[in-house]
Amino acid sequence: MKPLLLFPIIWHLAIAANIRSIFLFKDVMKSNTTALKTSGFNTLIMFGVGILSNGDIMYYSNTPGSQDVRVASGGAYVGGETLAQKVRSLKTGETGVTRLEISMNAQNVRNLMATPGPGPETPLYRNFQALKEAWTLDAVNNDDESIYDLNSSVTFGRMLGRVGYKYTIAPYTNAQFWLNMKNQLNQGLREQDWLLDRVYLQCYDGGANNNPPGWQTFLGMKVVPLIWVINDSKPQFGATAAQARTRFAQWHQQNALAGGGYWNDYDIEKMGLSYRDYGNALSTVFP
Ligand SMILES: *[C@@H]1O[C@H](CO)[C@@H](O)[C@H](O)[C@H]1NC(C)=O
Ligand SMILES: *[C@@H]1O[C@H](CO)[C@@H](O)[C@H](O)[C@H]1NC(C)=O
Ligand SMILES: CC(=O)N[C@H]1CO[C@H](CO)[C@@H](O)[C@@H]1O
Repeated sequence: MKPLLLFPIIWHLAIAANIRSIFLFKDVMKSNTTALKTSGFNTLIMFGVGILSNGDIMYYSNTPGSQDVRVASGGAYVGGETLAQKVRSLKTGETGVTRLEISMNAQNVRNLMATPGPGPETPLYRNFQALKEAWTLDAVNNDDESIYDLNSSVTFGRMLGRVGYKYTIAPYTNAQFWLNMKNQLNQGLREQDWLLDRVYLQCYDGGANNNPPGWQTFLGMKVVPLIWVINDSKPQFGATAAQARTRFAQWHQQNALAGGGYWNDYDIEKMGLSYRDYGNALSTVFP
């Protein structure tokens, strides 16, 4: 009988793997993707995706000299093969990355969920389907910091689930909203099947006072605290790799976390910091 038990145990360990993440603020065509793939991160979250009122999907540039790119329209991927190859390369070849997400705000979600709705024939549904395939995406991250419309967010999350995405959130405040969302999206699902399966908690800037163990208790699920790397925009929220490691370790000791992560790669490169050092801080605390 014993061998029969092995499979569920291994599987449980696999789903419980520690998360070592970083948000990609810099245009992936310009960032050092080799370093991003080989510094210990297993999750990359591409920042700056949004949807237009007609359901088209944009990849917004946050990098000097780069332009916004329309990546899906009319149910097709239209972002160009060079970009698609670059994004796909994040999970192929020599890489530690096993999960790729896109991060977006909630602009136009409410209107599009009302009309034409979340059906599989809608432009928005088909655009997300096309983008998922072109970029080999695993999840969509909701970084809503202003709209907080529960009903349309849940409808949208379920739509993405039917496309085949997992859904994640990146709160800095409004914990009750996110709890409601988690409860609705995961209702009736076993933990290993949760649709809303990750919480990246901002612990800098507006979220500087967030306590990850407290959020875990409140939400009833593990979280991944995010720390901002050294930055010349708001230096008071910047942390060296050593400082980040200390903070991750302290929280983790209070109440075991799902992992850790950083905001963001652009600043690592701009400030001449070391991907390796920040990656090692995560690998040490979350092996
Ligand atoms: C990118 O990162 C790799 C690995 O860390 C490094 O060897 C290389 O010099 C970097 N490239 C640039 C252009 O900085
Ligand atoms: C919730 O959203 C769905 C889809 O957009 C809509 O049909 C329904 O009327 C909404 N319910 C409320 C209470 O707003
Ligand atoms: C992610 C982010 O906001 N980075 C900022 C860090 O500081 C520089 C300089 O002020 C800005 O250009 C970046 O946008």
